[in-house]
Amino acid sequence: MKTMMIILMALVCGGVFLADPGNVCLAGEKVGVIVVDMQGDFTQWKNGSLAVAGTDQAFVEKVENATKTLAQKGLLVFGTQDWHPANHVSFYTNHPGKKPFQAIKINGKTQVLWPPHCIQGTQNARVLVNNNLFLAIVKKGKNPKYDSYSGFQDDGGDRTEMDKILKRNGIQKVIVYGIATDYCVKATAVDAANAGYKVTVVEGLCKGVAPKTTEAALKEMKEKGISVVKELDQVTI
Ligand code: VGL
Ligand code: ZN
Repeated sequence: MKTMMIILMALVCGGVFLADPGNVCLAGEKVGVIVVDMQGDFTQWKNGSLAVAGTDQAFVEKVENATKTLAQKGLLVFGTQDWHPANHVSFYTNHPGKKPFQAIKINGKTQVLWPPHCIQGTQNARVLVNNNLFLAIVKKGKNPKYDSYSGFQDDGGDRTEMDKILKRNGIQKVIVYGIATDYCVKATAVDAANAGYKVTVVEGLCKGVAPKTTEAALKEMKEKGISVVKELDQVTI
């Protein structure tokens, strides 16, 4: 029976199921993982400047262990990394008289103003999950003029390498989790769905900036056809 299953998998996956550990493919789809913005500045563990509630060391370890498990199963793991210049438009300090977490309009678009965070090359811009687990970590938010919650593109419409890299690796379905549910996880998951990937978000491996926006984000993702599951063991790949 087991041999039969393996032969069947090999057939639906084009014969690569056993040969290449980078091709975990069930029901004919190749699955990748996108770990979003697991960086010091978003965590309480590292006293981050934009620390999200619930991001203690135990949470980061939970995310790291889940990522290790998925990598060991042969899934390809990708990451995103918020990577801002010091003069970034999203920092309240670059808008005299404005306060952190205040929303303003810039060119007709709502911009939430954040404490300076994830400044290129600073300690707390590091990705906390073991960097060796990633096939690639895509940096975003490098343009001082535009924010970039999504790992796929910034608010100015400039695309990152994410879609190209996923396509290069034949990925058709992605498992997405990280920080923050209501901003970068949501934007990355929605853009992945819009780009044609099947998307699963693991809620228990995410933390949100605020309860209201987090609930709204989970609802919006579900409405857009994204599968939201509580924990990794509920993911069917
Ligand atoms: C994020 C706010 C500002 C995030 C990034 O990773 O969700 N949030 N920059
Ligand atoms: Zn940012």
